[in-house]
Amino acid sequence: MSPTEMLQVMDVPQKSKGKAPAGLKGDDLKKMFRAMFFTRLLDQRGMNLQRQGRIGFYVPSFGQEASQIGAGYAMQDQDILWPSYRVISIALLKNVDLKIIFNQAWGNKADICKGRQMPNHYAIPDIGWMSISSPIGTQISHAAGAARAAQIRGENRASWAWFGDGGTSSNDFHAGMNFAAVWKAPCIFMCENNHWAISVPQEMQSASSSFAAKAVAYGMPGIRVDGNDVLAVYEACKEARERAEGGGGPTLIETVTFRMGPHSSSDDPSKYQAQELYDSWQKKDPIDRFRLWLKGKRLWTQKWEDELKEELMAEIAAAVESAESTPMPDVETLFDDVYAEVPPMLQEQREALLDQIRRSGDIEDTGGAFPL
Ligand SMILES: Cc1ncc(C[n+]2csc(CCOP(=O)(O)OP(=O)(O)O)c2C)c(N)n1
Repeated sequence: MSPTEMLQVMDVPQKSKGKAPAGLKGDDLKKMFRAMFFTRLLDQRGMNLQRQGRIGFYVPSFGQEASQIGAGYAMQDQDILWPSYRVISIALLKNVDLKIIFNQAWGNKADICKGRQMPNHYAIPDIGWMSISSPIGTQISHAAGAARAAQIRGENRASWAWFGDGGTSSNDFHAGMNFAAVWKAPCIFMCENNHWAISVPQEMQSASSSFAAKAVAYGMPGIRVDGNDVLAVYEACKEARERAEGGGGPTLIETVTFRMGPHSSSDDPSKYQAQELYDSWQKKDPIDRFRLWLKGKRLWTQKWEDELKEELMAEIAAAVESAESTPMPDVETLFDDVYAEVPPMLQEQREALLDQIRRSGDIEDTGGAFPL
């Protein structure tokens, strides 16, 4: 296939034809649906929490669930993830404890990042998920380097980098793609083309015939896939994973999808996006499409989805409650982790700060958090 054609498995839209890729059983397909559905519920709750003023910021991935879960299902446990801020779905697929996610959103005492990261910039070491960096594209060159390191060590580990259409305009896209291709490093570059980089439309981002076409110049395969077709994404990613393992080097995969919501809780797409465009993509909602496909294969019933919803909502509610009731980090931890031993100058500042808080009497009220 040329990198301007588009790979599809499910018929578009709203039909239940098409065969599941080899190796996927009924249980696998249901697990994929579960993770996509879970992501949608989590995103709705995350946005509501932000609107209620309970968390400061949230990044949803409405409409991109298939593009992410298709890839997640092709990953192996030992692989290394270099996510963007928009792929929490993969953590859900990998059964990550939701408390990790919400502790980070609140930046509380139990947060792995000790409340120092921007919300939605998770680190999940248990599943090889590297801390998300905000500058667009930096994870692309990190992924290429980690892939090369795994190759030198002779490990069967692939590196997966996630970024958007806008990310292809970053310096790191060039550096990472070029480096990985020269070394034939086991790296999979996932470009989620959701058509927008905040308010910048895809056509203002690149004059290429497709984003996958950019792979040709670097000397690696470029695959363009229907990003709202979870089975097609899985098929493309499985092939790329096999290529990485077999020494065939990196692959660039462009998933053609649409951001069916704001860039983040700070964005209002109605300021720059036509309603008709949104409406046209809503007809291709990846969850609706997959639900219909599963129904056609007798793998989905309304009862199953209702029960699933109840179970997942309860899980979300419990994690929210736990994170919200966990105290903020102790203020003195602010001085930790930069130096192996806190230098005298910082020790002095720490003492001065604690002294001031003690004198203001607020330290008891805030559970140790700095009174804002
Ligand atoms: C180097 C850099 N420039 C600008 C920004 C501000 N910024 C944050 S997200 C974003 C858009 C990214 O779009 P894209 O890569 O398409 O990913 P998407 O958000 O659509 O998933 C921009 C410009 C940034 N974080 N880093």
